[in-house]
Amino acid sequence: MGTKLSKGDLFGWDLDAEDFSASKLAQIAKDRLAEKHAVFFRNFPVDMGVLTEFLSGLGDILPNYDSKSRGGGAPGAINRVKYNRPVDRPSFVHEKSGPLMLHTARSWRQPRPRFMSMLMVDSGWRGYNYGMNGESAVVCWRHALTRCAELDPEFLSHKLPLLKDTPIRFTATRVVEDFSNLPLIYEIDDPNHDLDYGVRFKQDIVEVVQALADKPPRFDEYLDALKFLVKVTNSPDVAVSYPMDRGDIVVLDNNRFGHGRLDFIPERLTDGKLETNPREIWSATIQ
Ligand SMILES: O=C(O)CCC(=O)C(=O)O
Ligand SMILES: [Fe+2]
Repeated sequence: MGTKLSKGDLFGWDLDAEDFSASKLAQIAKDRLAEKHAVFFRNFPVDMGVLTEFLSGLGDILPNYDSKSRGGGAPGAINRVKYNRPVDRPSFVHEKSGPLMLHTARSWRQPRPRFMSMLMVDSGWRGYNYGMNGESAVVCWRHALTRCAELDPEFLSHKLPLLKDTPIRFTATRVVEDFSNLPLIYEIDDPNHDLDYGVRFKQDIVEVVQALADKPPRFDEYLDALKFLVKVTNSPDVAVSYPMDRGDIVVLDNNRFGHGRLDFIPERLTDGKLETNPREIWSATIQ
């Protein structure tokens, strides 16, 4: 591939939500999604009602992670991702600090959700070294698979078939949903390229597969192939990262794109007082 990819390569030129009436936004997004399988707007209203209506125009919003637990959080189906200091219970993933490896929304679920969306509500603390400001990361799986094929002459003949032909089943503890038996790399309905596949990854997919009770056949080779794909996916060669400002929103084809984030500082002392990072994202998964 040669040159490093930028946000514009993935999303096209930036769209400004202020250029359109709220009722038009879903149609604009659908047009972009049909063309690019991803869409990015600046200046989207930070408002649960507007966001819910916009996302409902793209499909059904799946219930949020907290709906099956006592965790509290955002009302309705929108998931509130914000650092929460662990005090008397372990933190949920959406409350933790630290980077998130590139992953898929509801990676365990069948049927596969079509889209995932993230709206930056508060970009949190900035001005730290790159990679410490909670920058967002996105990968197009086709790019990752293409790069794997460039780096490893055995990828297409050996590693890809293993990942694409081995059914895998993993679960999630805080949801009641049907679990997928699809391979981690699977065929999609409307491929437009040799390597246009869907991928479903949890952010710790290697550990998830290692912990499976039913190990896939040829487990060592399988794990080797998986580790290679995870490494390439999270390398700056193919993962595109960028800071999001308040009001930036992305909608991704959840088969073709993975999402994650770089690290951020969760807490700091200012004049002897402990402050927590206000970084906050509203995210949702759409069927
Ligand atoms: O904190 C982030 O930027 C990513 C959050 C995320 O992965 C999600 O909401 O699904
Ligand atoms: Fe996520």
